[in-house]
Amino acid sequence: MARPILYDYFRSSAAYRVRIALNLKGVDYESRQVDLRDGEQQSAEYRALNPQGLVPMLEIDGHKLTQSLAIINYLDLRYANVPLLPAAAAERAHVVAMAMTIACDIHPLNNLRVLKYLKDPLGHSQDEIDAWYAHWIGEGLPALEAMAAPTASKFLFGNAPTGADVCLVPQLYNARRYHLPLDAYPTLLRAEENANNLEPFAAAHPDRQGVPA
Ligand SMILES: N[C@@H](CCC(=O)N[C@@H](CS)C(=O)NCC(=O)O)C(=O)O
Repeated sequence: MARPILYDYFRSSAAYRVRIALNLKGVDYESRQVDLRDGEQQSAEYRALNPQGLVPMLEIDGHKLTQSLAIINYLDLRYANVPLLPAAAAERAHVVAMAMTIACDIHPLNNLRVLKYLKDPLGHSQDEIDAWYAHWIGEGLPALEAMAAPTASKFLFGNAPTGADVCLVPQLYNARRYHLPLDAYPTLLRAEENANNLEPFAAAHPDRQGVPA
């Protein structure tokens, strides 16, 4: 079977999620950087692979998979060795809801193409764009803290990492890049610290992708 190829970008939080999931599953893969700074994601060549012009995209088992949560779900079904979702229906719904709070309700509002659109053509200043960025994180993280706190332990749910932690760690990485205060989220910080102490998370960190910042 051919080695999976991840169309990746070291600072993309959606790609970072997939790197973590691949590492947790122990899947050896090749990372190909799509340089978002240079707009390589918009090229005809890349859009032929992913019509949305977004990373990540994973070539695996003869498939071209897009959307990080769909890719992670594929990996979870394909490699059952380290489950990323609880088996019980209500617990599973809870973990998926935490992952979606990040992946559907925080991250899309702060995506590169959204920030660029605010600047041009809408004409917002960098201060206004930074305020936008902080606003949506400030809306989402308190809700996530409240959702997680009752059932969290070492991780957002229980004592093993789940898909919720896979989404959390890249989102907090983004928040830190914007120097946003995180002290009000002790449950999230505990899960992040425990996750980053695991090699599959640590190896997926943007600084370890061999790309100059
Ligand atoms: N919902 C998508 C989001 C993918 C996405 O937004 N990727 C960003 C990087 S984190 C991207 O490629 N942005 C390029 C752009 O905005 O032009 C997923 O989860 O895969």
